[in-house]
Amino acid sequence: MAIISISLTDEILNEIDKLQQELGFSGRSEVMRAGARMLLADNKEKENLEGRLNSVLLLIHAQKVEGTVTEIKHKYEDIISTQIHNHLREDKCLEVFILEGDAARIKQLVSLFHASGKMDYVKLIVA
Ligand code: NI
Repeated sequence: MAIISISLTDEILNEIDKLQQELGFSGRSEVMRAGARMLLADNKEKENLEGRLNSVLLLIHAQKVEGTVTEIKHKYEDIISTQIHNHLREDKCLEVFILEGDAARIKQLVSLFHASGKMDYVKLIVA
């Protein structure tokens, strides 16, 4: 097994330690492996999508990164039919996008949110 080093914010590390306790993982590495497996499975599911899709995209992010969300979403107005923006506790925003359009374009949008590295949660649900 390869050993790599990664940098994490204190906030994420604290959350990972809490998760480790709550879910009974044996260590931080196990938490990170489980997280990576979920991301890989999610991506595989996304890769298999094709044709015209109806879907819902959920995002949770800190209010301070709203600019990033605005910048990305404005390039995809052709596939965003509805957007709901709600404020949660601890200065977080919940965004719900109802999307309709070509799978490739929907995948691009989701990838941009993932790749920004600023989203707390990104989940595409395909109807
Ligand atoms: Ni907001």
